[in-house]
Amino acid sequence: MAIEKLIQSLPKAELHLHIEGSLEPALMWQLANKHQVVLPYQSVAEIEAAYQFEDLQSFLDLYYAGADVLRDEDDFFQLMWSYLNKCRQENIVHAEIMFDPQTHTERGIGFEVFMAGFERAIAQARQQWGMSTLLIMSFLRHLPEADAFSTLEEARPYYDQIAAIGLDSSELGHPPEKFERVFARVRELGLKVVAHAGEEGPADYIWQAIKLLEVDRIDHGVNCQQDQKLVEYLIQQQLPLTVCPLSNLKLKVIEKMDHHNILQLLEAGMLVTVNSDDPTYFGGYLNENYRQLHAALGMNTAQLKQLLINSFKASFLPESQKQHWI
Ligand code: ES4
Ligand code: ZN
Repeated sequence: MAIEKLIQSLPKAELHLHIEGSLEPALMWQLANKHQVVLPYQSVAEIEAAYQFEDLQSFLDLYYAGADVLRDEDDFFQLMWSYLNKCRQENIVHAEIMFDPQTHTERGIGFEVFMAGFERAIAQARQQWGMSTLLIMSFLRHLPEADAFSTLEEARPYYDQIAAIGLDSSELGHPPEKFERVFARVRELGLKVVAHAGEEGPADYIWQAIKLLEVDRIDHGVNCQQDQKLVEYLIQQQLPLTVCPLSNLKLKVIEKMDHHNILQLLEAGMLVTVNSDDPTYFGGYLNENYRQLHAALGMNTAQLKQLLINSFKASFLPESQKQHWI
């Protein structure tokens, strides 16, 4: 079978997806009209045309502005429902979905609003087609650690709906060590830990995430090759990386897709996975990431199958459920 067909038809897990980064321009436009939010765009086409980024920060500025149209429970339901339907179309059978509570609580929108919308969509997808999901709550690292502590406290009624806690937003200048204390508390609560590291930041930030936060996975991590000892450690420990090729291209972490190092890392024996990050902003959902790895890097069928196995292996599913898909 041609590789394009395998990409579409084989079951996949997605482990690095920001739900706010799956907001389609059409839904953004519709919700802006619903809530009378004034956007700096005159049409859906203008929103799409604005998605040109120079780096992570120029993207984040637009991403937080876009999230401002999300106001009530039904908005968060629609956001989650749209992404879960994409999963169905793309044969993503399991998704570990990040959300940024501080993007909403800072605007006066509480946990009871977004969690209710997310949960309604997740339950409906589970009932209708057996969709499997886990939620990852992420702290915004440009804000102080004290805000992360209060967010963790606000989330208390929802701990049984949260599988892991992550760390995202502006990486440079906000190293993992800034959040060492709050992640110690997260681990005491028995939650898994992930952190964005080595996206724009140096290999040392990946070491900090490992040694100080004791992460179960690294989000991105593509800068690990700056440090050969780190590469060896990641291989030896089989600590997963959730790599996002289209994201790296759009945020100019790499100049061209054929410069991406994901297949080098895979061939070196690292537990790397493919993910879409913020698909509506970066020009493609998960399958488009796999297609571009084939087109630009010549990813072959054996590599594709290994990446798909890795997507389940690196997930937070219980071992018995992982084995079902591998
Ligand atoms: C993000 Cl690509 C990326 N990096 C860091 N934080 C983020 N939040 C949403 N997308
Ligand atoms: Zn991300």
